[in-house]
Amino acid sequence: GDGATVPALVIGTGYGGAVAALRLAQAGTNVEMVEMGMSWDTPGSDGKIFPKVTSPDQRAYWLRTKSKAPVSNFFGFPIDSSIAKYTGVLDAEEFAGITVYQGRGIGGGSLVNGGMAVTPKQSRFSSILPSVDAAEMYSTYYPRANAALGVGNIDPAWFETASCYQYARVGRKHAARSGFPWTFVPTTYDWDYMKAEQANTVPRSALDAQVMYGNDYGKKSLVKTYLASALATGRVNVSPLHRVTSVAPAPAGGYTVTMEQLNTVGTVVATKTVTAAKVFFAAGSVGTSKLLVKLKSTGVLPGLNGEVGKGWGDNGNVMCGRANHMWDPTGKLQSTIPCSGIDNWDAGGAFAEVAPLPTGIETYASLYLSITNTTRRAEFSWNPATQKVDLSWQTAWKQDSITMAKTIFDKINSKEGTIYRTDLFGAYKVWQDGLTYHPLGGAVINKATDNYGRLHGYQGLYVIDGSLIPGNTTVNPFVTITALAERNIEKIIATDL
Ligand code: FAE
Repeated sequence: GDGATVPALVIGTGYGGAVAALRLAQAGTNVEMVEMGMSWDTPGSDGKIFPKVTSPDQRAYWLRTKSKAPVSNFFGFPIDSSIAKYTGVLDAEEFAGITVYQGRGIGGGSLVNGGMAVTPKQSRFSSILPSVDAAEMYSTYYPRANAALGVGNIDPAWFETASCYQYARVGRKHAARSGFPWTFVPTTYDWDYMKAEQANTVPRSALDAQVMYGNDYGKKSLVKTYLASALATGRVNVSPLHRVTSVAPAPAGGYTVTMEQLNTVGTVVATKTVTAAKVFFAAGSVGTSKLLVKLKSTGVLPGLNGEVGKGWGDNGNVMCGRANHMWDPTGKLQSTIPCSGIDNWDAGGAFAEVAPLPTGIETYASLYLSITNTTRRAEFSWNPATQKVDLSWQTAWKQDSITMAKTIFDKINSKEGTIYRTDLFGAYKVWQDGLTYHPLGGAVINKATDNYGRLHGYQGLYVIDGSLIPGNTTVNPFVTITALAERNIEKIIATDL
């Protein structure tokens, strides 16, 4: 509560925050977690906690009055609709050159993500985190993270028969005919539940168009894994609808953390302070970077070094759709959880997930989210005129990613005699080049922090989320964020407590 003193405070309840809270609590430390979003535990009048991607309502978006869907158009027509302003689960945060999608609520990105739980190839790890011992990551911390996240593989025999993965089988066929390596990817979805959804013996979630505005049943979000274990220790308290605005050195040692309590339309209803001996920044790449850049630039934490705010990347995200022939339907029932990808990283710099388009009707479309090896990096900076943090990303930089994604899809189109869809992201627009789901960097490890996430300049301040990773993970990022957090918190507990 207001005015309290706590040994450890964690800002944010996504992957990094959940790992920190669990491991600190297991080591005997009481942990206060502060989360700006809601606790998603109560069904609405429709009996569901979350809306479908096909019918967003107020629960879908963080404080917007109109939806902002990544697939914004259908047959060229805009599909976004008016919604009531509410502290919804998905934030489409707009910077000058890019919209950054992020989860809001207890569980962070695990509430809204596609559950693709991919460990990068070890041969590529040194390009991701050059200062981190790869052997240790692959022998200890990736396995630890995968086990605690409940990562599992699809039953390959069932995959061949399930109508909800026809789109993925079409994706595999096209990849194979063009000579590209195709691979299953593990996920955090409960695969037995998925089978039961297909058999229609349980309430559907992945098979009922639930994903980026939340999933009611089968996905093992952090609420069911790390956060459940953390709460079970009895040493962790979580405060939802509290947004941290400042972390300042306290006169008697430790840090004064200031937070605003919000109501569900985003109005500040109270301001509180807590004193914490140790503060863990786990507000996500954007949230942590914005806080640190503001605190450094406004003289609250002037001793942070010049690396703060730098090294930000979009994981090379770019989306496209292909129009299949009428004899190649992708299916009207599509699981929202992708289970496969096309790996052309070494040859062309792109790893493409075969994504669903869960409209409920046959679209003859194949949708792909590519992760690409772009070297573009942006910087966060404080804007005194607007009193906000800007990001220097430019939309034109996505051309590098498009070029890499085209190494896959130009070839498939020419082999199949097909074309790109031009109606999904605006009229006559082939590429969705205006967004990322995978913000990374802004407080890069071994630069803004030491090699374990301790912020330079201030003892007791740590970064433990995606902002440590310099812009790219070669695959979907949350397993790497989790594994790095496991590595760093183990060291911090052993040496700093
Ligand atoms: P994150 O999970 O974003 O948690 C940060 C938390 O801090 C959030 O709950 C915020 O609300 C909270 N917060 C922020 N600022 C404040 C503040 N000032 N005060 C209090 N709380 C604050 O961070 N990744 C994959 O690996 N596989 C996928 O299939 C996948 N699909 C995705 C689909 C979508 C639609 C989206 C948006 C993301 C997807 N991701 C996926 C990305 C993944 O969810 C993301 O990398 C991680 O969630 C980032 O983890 P962090 O711990 O860095």
